[in-house]
Amino acid sequence: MREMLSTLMLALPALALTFAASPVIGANYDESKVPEYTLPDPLESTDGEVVRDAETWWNERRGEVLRLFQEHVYGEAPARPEGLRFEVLEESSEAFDGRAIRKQVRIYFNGEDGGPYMDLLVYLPRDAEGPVPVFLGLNFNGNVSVEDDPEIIMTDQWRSNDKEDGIVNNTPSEKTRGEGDDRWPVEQILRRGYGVATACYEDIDPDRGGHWEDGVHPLFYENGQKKPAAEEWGSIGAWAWGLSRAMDYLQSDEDVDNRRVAVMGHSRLGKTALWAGARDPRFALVVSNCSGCGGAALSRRAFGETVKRINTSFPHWFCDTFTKYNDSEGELPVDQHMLVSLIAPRPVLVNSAKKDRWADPKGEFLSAKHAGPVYELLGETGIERDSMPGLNHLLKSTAGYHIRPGGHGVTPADWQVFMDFADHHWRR
Ligand code: GTR
Repeated sequence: MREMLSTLMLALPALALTFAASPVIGANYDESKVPEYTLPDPLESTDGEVVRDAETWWNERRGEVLRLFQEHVYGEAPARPEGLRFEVLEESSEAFDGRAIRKQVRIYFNGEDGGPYMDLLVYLPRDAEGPVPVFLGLNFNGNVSVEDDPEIIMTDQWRSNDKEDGIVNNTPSEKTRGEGDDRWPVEQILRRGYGVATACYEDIDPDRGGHWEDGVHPLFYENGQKKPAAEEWGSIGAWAWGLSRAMDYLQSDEDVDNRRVAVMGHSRLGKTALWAGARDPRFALVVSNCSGCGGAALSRRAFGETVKRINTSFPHWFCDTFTKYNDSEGELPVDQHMLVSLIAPRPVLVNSAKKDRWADPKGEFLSAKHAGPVYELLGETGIERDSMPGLNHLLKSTAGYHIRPGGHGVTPADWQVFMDFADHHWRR
C-alpha cells in the first residue's frame, strides 16, 4: 500500500506540472531547470580554513559539519538515557525450521515499563561459528510485517493505517503478518551469513504531524514544553536516535559481531539511516536506499522533491529551522554530500532506482561522489568517474553507488547488492 501511495505521490507532481499553469510547490523534473549552484566544500571550515590532514578533519571540521546538520536540518538529539533497559521477551533456536536463532527484545527507552519502548526483532544464522555481522534497519509496518512467522509478537503500539496491509484503526492484524517480506528477504540474508535486526520506526515516534505528545520526544521536554524547539530533533532525528538505542542492545549481544553492524534504510528510513550513520560511529557501514530529499539527494539541485515540498508535506520530519531554506537551498551551510562525508572512512552505499525521479538519482550519485574528498583524505576511496554508472553496475569505492532499473522500493535484488558491498569491504 505504502508502495502504491509512493508511486502515486511520484506521479502526482509530474501530472500537476503538466496540467497546471503554475506548478505545484517544489517539483522539477527538467534537468535544464536545475538551478546553477556551488556546493559547500566539506573540507573548508566556516572560517575559510582548508582542511589538509586527517587530524584537522577529526579535531575540527567533522564536529563543525555535524553541528551544522544538527542546527539546520535534523535538530539536536539527546544522549542515551541513563535508565535504558533491555528485556528479552522471546528467544528460540528453531526459527526457519531450525536454521535460525530468533530473539525479540524490548528496549525501554527510559527504563520504565509504562514508558515508550521499541521491540527489536533479531534473526541470526544458527550455524555461525562466532558472532555474526548484522544489518540493522527500521521497518514501516511493524515487526509482524517483516516475515510470515507466527511467533513474531503482535504489537499494541500505534501504527499509521495501511488498509491493504491490514492496519486499520491504527492497529495491525494477522493480515499484516509477512506483508512486507519482499522488503526483508530474511532467509537470503541469513544464507549469506548475516543477521537481521529490525524494529518499527513508529515505536520510536509515530509518523504523524502535529503530535509531539507521543513517541520519545516528551521524555526530554523541559517543564511545560509541548514540542521540540526550532533547533531540536524532529521525527527523523528521533528515528535515528532509536537506531542508536538498538545498537546499544546489539553491543550487549554476544552473538552479534558489534564491530560489523550495518545500518540500512529505505526512503524516509534511508534518510534516517544516513543521519544515524553520521551521528553514531558504531555503525560500521551504511546503506541508503532511495533516500532522496533530506537523504542522499543534493538539496541544491531542487530536482524531484525539494526542501520546500518536503517541509510542507512532512513538517514533522526535520527541525523547524530547516524551513528557513524552503526557497533558498543555496543558503544552507551544508548539502547532503556532507552528510555522506560524515560517515567517512566507514563504507557507505547509496542505492537509487532509475524511475524514482522524485528521489533524484542523479543528485544521490553526486552526493556520494562529492563526499569522496573526505574519504580520500582519510585514506579510503571515493567515486572516480564523473558520470553516473550504468544500471546494475556497483561502484565499490568506500563511498559507493549503485542504480538499478525500476521504481521506488527495496527488493531482494537490492539486498544482494547491499551484501556484495558489505562482503567486499568486510573481506568476507
Ligand atoms: C514520500 C516522500 C519521500 C520519501 C517517501 C517515503 O512521500 O516524499 O521523501 O520519504 O515518502 O518515505 O516513503
